[in-house]
Amino acid sequence: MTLLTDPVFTRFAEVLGYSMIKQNIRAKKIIMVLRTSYNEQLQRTLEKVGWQVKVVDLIPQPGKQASTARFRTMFTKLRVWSLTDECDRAIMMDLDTITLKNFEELFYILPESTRFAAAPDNFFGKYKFEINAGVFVCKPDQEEFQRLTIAMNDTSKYDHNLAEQAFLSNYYGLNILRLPFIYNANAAIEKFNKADWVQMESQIKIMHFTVDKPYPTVTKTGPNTYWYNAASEYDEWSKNSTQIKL
Ligand SMILES: [Mn+2]
Repeated sequence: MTLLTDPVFTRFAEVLGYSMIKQNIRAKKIIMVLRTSYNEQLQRTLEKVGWQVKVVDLIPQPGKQASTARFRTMFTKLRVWSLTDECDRAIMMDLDTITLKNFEELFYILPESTRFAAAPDNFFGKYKFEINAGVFVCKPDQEEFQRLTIAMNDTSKYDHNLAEQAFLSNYYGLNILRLPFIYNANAAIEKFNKADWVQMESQIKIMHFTVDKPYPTVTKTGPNTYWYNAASEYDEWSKNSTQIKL
């Protein structure tokens, strides 16, 4: 599952969708699209790479706004908890991720009692206790959705500049099941903790381009090489395919 807030990120959605087809991800792939960004042509583009479009309304950031503008719409991710008709376990991924290996064991290896799982964040080389919300596993549940959308209004409890990520870290606290970094290989690790990156690189399942966004300008160095290669393969694939083969 992912969220598209602005059509400028469509290319990310295409490359992510393609990378999931390539890694044979069989789960339903839902992309929540902000109502204000939705149009039919966008839907067709997204469907070609396997996404099922779900139009959603914005959940505005409560209180003080994050200094990074694109974080302000990210509370909309909480809508994943309301999609109880779609699934009972969801893996939410940012658009600035790609899949390098199949990760679907996450649907069944976590204890049944796990409400929320995510990898720790890395902030300029420091491994944090708080999580990175670029990839998380959760259980859609209407009551939990209500509780989250109420709790988020207590903005004294989390850093508004880190928006939904800081909120979710605080809300789930010690109940978070920490995932290994291979499920959210944060490009900050490559930049600031190179030895750790080298050690895990061949095992990475989901790569997350946190530092240097690979689009529209792609620096073809470091982790971005993976995105660039996936994007080139996708362009080749889309020339030859009108229908996805599952
Ligand atoms: Mn991200």
